[in-house]
Amino acid sequence: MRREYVRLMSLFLLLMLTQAYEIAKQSCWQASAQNSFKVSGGPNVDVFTQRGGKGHAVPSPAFCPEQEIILYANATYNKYPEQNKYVSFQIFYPNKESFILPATTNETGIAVTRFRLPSLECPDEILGIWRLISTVNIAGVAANDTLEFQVCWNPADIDHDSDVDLYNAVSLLTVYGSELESEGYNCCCDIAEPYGKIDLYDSVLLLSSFGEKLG
Ligand SMILES: [Ca+2]
Ligand SMILES: [Ca+2]
Repeated sequence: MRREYVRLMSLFLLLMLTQAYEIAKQSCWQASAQNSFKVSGGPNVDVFTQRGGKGHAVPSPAFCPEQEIILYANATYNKYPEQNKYVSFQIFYPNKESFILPATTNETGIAVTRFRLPSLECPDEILGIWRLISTVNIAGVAANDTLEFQVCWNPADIDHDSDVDLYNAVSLLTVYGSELESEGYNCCCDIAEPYGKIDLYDSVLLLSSFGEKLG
């Protein structure tokens, strides 16, 4: 009886150790994957908003008319922050017209600027995909990063067909539980705080707008 107990305990411990090893291996892999982005050498800039978009050409979750957008550009050279660098944020409306916002990097290499989206008076001008290119000259080289974000009348209208219906609910449910950098994460479904994960708050926001239509 005692021998059986010891055998069971040994098996249990072995399973625990195997699992711990797998978790540690996974964390190391994730850390090295994250670092592989951070350690890219030479001149580098990453533009993102207060809602997301970290990484090169990574989109940000959507915004609505009249909301304020805070733009960040992280400028580095061989991983080290580039201070006092002029950064240009060129922002393109869905109709391709553009304007430029300038900013300068601080001691941590980050430049910040902000602007407020117009109201919904002219929907054709502001609803759709906005694009942005951030450029900074580091060591004589123009480094840049791009970012896209949707401007929607209602963030729950995930497919942008002017109503919040079952298709939007299904889209959200298929990626429910996903997080930034995990497989299946879709920033268009990340419609509520906390941004970077698709959870109950996103579902509640969608359900609270269910059935609404534009106009
Ligand atoms: Ca980015
Ligand atoms: Ca969210």
